[in-house]
This record gives sequence, C-alpha cells and structure tokens, in this order.
Amino acid sequence: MAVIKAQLAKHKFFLLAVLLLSVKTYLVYKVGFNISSENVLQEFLLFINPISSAVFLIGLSFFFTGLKRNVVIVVTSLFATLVLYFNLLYFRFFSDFLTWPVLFQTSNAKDLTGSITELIRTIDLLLIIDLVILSYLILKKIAPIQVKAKREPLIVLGLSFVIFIVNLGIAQIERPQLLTRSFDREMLVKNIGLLNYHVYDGYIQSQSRAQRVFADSSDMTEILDYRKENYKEADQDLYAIAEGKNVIVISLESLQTFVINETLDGEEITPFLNSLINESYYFDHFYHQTAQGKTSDSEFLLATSLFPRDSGSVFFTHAGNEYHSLPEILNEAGYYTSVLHANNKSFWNRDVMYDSFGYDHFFDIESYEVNEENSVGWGLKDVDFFKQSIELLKSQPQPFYSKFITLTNHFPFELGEEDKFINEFNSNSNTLNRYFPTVRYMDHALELFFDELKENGLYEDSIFIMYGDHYGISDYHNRAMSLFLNKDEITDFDQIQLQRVPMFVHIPGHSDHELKHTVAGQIDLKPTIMHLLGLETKDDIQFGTDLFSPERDSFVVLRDGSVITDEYVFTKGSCYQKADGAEVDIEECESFRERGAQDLYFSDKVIYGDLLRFY
Ligand code: GP9
Ligand code: MN
Repeated sequence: MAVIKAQLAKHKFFLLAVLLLSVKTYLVYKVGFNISSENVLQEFLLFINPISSAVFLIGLSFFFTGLKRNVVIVVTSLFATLVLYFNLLYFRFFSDFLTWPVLFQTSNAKDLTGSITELIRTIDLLLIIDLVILSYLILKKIAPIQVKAKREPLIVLGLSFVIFIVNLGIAQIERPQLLTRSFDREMLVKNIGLLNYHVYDGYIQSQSRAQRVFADSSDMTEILDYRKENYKEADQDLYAIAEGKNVIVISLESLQTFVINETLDGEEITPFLNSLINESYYFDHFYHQTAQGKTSDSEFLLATSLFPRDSGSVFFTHAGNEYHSLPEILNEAGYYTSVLHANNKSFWNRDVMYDSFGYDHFFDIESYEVNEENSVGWGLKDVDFFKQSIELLKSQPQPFYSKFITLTNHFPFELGEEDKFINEFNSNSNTLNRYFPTVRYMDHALELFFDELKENGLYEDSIFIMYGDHYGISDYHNRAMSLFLNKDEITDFDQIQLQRVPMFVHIPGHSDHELKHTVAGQIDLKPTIMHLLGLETKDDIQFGTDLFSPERDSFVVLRDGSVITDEYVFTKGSCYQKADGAEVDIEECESFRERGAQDLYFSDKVIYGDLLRFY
C-alpha cells in the first residue's frame, strides 16, 4: 500500500496529465460529439474509455528523464488534443469521426478547409486549459523532476494495456462482437475511445491495403474467363420487360422464409406478403448469403453481385474499392438512384460505401422526422418510415431506382402493444416469441406502403424487388425454433433451410405469375434486375445468374461455403439429400462444393486486390 502511495505521489504530474486529458475527452464526447448513453454502464464506459490511451500516450514520457519527461508529457497531451480537435472540426461538418482514408482523401479535406473558419469557435480555447496548467507547473518548477528508473516505461505501458483489456471486456458485455460485428464509428468511439478507435481503424485499413498492393491487371484474366464460362442468357420474354420503369427495392429486415404462409394461433403471420405471392414471381428457395456484415452484406451482394467478406464488414474494409455497382450502371442508364433508411448515415459506413457505389442520394435519419411517439427499438417505425418516404420518392426525378431498408423487425424485436396484431409465440426464447408480432407489423407497414404508392400514382410505373436481408433468429434459439416448426430438433440440414429468405419480383400489370423453386441467393439479384431493365450483363464481373434465365443452374453457395442445389445440401463437411435430409456420401456433393469454393475464391480475390480498378 505504502509503495503504491509513494509511486502515486512520485508520478503525480503524469497522473494529473492523464486525468486532465481523460476528463477533457469525456467532456468533448458529451458536448462536442453529443454522445448519449442508454444506461449507466454505457455512461461509465464513455467515462473510462479515454484512460487506456491516455496512459499509453502520455506514458511514452517514461522513456525520458528530467525536465525532458515533463515536456514530453505536455507534447503528448498536445498531440492527443489535436487529434480530438480535428475530429471535433470534422464532426461539426460531417457529424462523423475521421478515418484514415478520409485523412488521405484530398477532396474531402477541401470540403473541410473551405469552411474551416466557420467550424472554429471561441469556446474551443477551453481545450487547451490542461496544456496551460501543465506548462505553468513546469515553468514554475512545481512539476517534480524524475530520475531514470529501469522498468518504469514497460510497467506504465503494460498498465495501459491492462486498462484497455478491462475496458474492452466491459464493452463486450455492453455490445457483444463489438470489433467484428458493429462497425458504427460512433459505437466504437463510445466503447473503446477515440484514440483506440483510430488505431483500430488504421489496422483495418492497412490489412486490406497490403493485398491490394500486390495485385495487378493480369489477376483479372482468369476471373474473366471464369465469368464467361458461367454467363447465362436472359429469358427472352422477360428481358427488358421493365425498361424505363421505376425500381423500388425493399430490404426486409430479418425476414425469413419460415414465416411465409404460416400461422400462429390461427392467425396469418404475413397476410399481405402471402397475398402478394399470387401477384408476383415469388422465390421460395432463395437464400441470404450474408456474414458478419448483416444488412450491409446484403446491400453489397445486391449492388455488386460479389460476395461480402467472411469476417467483418466489406462496407468498412473495402469502401474505397472500385466497383461497377448496380446504382452506377443505372445512373449511366438514366436512372436517379437513392437509398432510404432512417438511421445514422455512418452506420455500417454507409455514407462512404454509398459514395463508392455512386448513389445519387442517401435519405438517412436527417431526412425523417423521428420522435419518441413514432419510434421503437432501433428507431423510426416502419409505418412512419414508409409514410414519410412518399414525399421523398415524389421529390425524385423518374425513372428512379430506390432502395428502402426497414428497421422495426430487428433484434430485439421490440414493439408497442398498439402495434401488436398477433400474439407472441410461447417458448423459452423471448427473442423468437417477440419475432412474430414484429414480422406481422412489418407486413402491415408494407401493405400501407403499397396503398400509398397507388394513391400517389407511383405504383403502376414501378417494379418491386423485395427480399429478406438475413436471418432474424440465430441457431442460439434452436430449441424454441424446433417447437415452432414441430420438429424434434434443428439439425445442420434444417439450419441451412432456415437461411432461406423471401424474395419477390412484383411487376404491376404483368399477369404471368409463378412460384419459383430455383435455388438462388442475393448474389443473383443484380443480373436479374439488370436483365428485367434491358441491360446486358455479359461484360460485367458478377458471380450470380439471372433468376429467370432458362439456362441457370439451381445452385447457391453461402458465405460459409455451404452449397445448396435441387438435390443436395453441403454444409459443415457433410453432404445431405435435399428431399429428406438424409446424409449421403460426401462424394455426391464434391463437384458443386468445389464450384462454390471457386466462386468465393475468385470473388474474394476481386475485392482484396481491388481488381475492378483494372477493368
Ligand atoms: C441498421 C440496420 C440494421 O441501419 O440496417 O442493421 P443490421 O444489424 O441488421 O445489420
Ligand atoms: Mn438487417
């Protein structure tokens, strides 16, 4: 105890600097970045997260002795303050945090420097108070002068590491899989602190850069050949059937196929969607191909017909790549392209990736009126979202390509009593129980949206592509799921069936409807849409095939390498017969397992090497 006390007294100048920097950072979080928290633990995290990096950075002073050490304490504090301040200026303009690529994006910097005088405020001077105090203490010789002590630098840096691990541990409790799953910058800053966030961001960026450096245009040749081999002609009756029409894409949050045409306590779960099946092409063997990037992965699949990453989010790691994306192609074809989604624009790094994709506009949360009454769970309720979107849609030039992303049917599936049109399920999983009313609510919101589009004359001239973005109920809830599905257990084979998401192609005025059983996935959306609009895909690098192509193979590979065809399912190293789920010799699956692996390999190569810049 006495030793610790003596150490604390000895290093009080260092400790003071750490304290001042941490408190200052916390205050900037609150006042400058307006970071709010939903509970005490979050607030606590916010308060302690600057400490580890402050100890580390200012702790570098321990490599020096005498007056030099105290000067380094001030210099490192100044450095941290500058990082804080540049972020603050950037935030005032973009309401977002700096990233490494942004720092090197000169065009972005220009945006900022042009208005820099407007961004600087007198109150900002408060940010140097601690530096003034520390300098004063040095000048007045009040700050104690330290002599060399052997292991001190390592002990201090070790201490910062321990503090960081504790911080990260608490953050993981508050937000599981923070570093792999949640790529919202605000979330990262909130949980691990601003400086640590920059280090993490640097790591992510450098990782993807290395592979890019070693790639060259010859890498493209074999991929082009592969693409040529797998190209499928469009269906001649449907090719260009929607030429010149508006395209309304709706990404249905967490919607899985197992609820379609199902009932709970005698009530239909998705009455509107069920009725729409009779007026649409509906695909009942359509799979999501997302991984940790969830919604953003599905957006990536749609826009590029490339596979997302097997870990992390490609929206975050490869937002600077060259893509030949669907929005860009449609822009060239005379379409106005947009996304409508009532969430922060930086969530999933959307603002940056959407720029890469070439969308004309992103109607984010700022475009919506969001208040306590019209919000639940993650934010604006779907009914209000669609209602408010009508005016935004009308404001666009036609033809437009607009993608809607719903939100209410998102884990943890919260819903007000007034919006619960069916009962909850009754099982040991509250998540699954709550899922049904929120699905039912989303279905209701879609019905109202269709009505409003009709009233506003937007329905007839549009085609609709609607699909579930990814699963809503993970295998963690298998016991409850087996209860709902009336099964003894959920096997690996069943688990694959549960990765099916509904997919609709609805063309008003078109009378040929059909229930389609072809095995397919989100990677097939881009070629399908392009062909419907009369756009050739022969020369586009894609890994999907038009869902309507008479030549197409009934085939899909999921991001984890599982493969499904009409006859077989390959997953987790085993091969099953599709018809009855019976396990068969692995040889039966071999050829298409290989094809799946090949697809993933080439697609990854395109992304990691940023190969489309050579094409
Ligand atoms: C957030 C919404 C949900 O904007 O898209 O994201 P998810 O957690 O489903 O990926
Ligand atoms: Mn989602």
